[in-house]
Amino acid sequence: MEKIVILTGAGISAESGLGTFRDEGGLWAQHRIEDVATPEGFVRDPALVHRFYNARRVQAAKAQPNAAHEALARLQRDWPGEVVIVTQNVDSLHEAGGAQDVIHMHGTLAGALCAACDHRWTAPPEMSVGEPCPACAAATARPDVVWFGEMPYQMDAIYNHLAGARLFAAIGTSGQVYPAAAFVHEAAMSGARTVELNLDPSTGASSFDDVVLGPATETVPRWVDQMLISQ
Ligand code: BJW
Repeated sequence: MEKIVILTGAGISAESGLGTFRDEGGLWAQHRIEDVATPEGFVRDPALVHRFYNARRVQAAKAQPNAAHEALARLQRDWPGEVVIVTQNVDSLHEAGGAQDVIHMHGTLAGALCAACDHRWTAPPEMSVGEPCPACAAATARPDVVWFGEMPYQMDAIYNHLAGARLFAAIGTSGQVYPAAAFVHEAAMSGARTVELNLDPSTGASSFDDVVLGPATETVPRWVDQMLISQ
């Protein structure tokens, strides 16, 4: 049966109370990307970076999945073929909404990573500078998230899924960050139909076959209903 690949971004979690990056008043209006989302920024001022991610970890832990997360989990459950969810989000709201095997291409707030030996473990609610790695004892613990200039996770698996997709949907992402912004082209080259669901048209909206505008909690459940009726 037909495989669906879904890419999600910060917009799907906006109505759960988590800020997006590039919308008015978003995270990048309050923090410099170079300071909090690059490996160089972490080397310069690890305390600042830990404060940024500690605050977001606390906020994400309080957030609840919304109707859009739950609808995608329903699609995964009821669609007769495979539904692969690839998220750029570092929150766990897809899983909390019932989704399975979510690919977190930009990592997760729940994880800690040793910058020296790449060992991974569960992050404490508050990470601090100098925290030793449980494997090599280096004082280089960092959040397990993907910053600019770093390779996103599970890229081979994602490209394999895109090559086999019959439908690709991008939900709540501005299409400004690569490689995720190019997934629509990868999927289209493999013959997939493509659809964007977003509040406003993204940078790459003209690359999609269909564009559905509106808040994710309204558009996504409606789109899932239509998909399940039309199967
Ligand atoms: C709603 C809504 C509602 C609001 N309902 N919708 C060309 C090719 C390849 C790479 C590059 C390139 N040019 C430059 C690069 C490098 C760079 C890059 O992309 N730079 C750009 C700025 C140009 N990329 C990288 O460095 C990446 N690594 C890399 O490329 O490695 C080499 C490589 C090459 C080729 C193949 C493979 C690899 C790494 C990028 C890492 C990004 N990291 C961040 C931080 C993660 C940790 C954290 O969370 O803090 O990831 S940055 C930030 O942006 C975060 C997000 O995941 C990411 C995307 O943001 P997103 O989700 O789209 O959010 P917004 O805010 O931008 O948009 C929200 C959308 O929602 C809007 O459209 C709203 O309208 C909508 N919305 N409310 C529905 N209720």
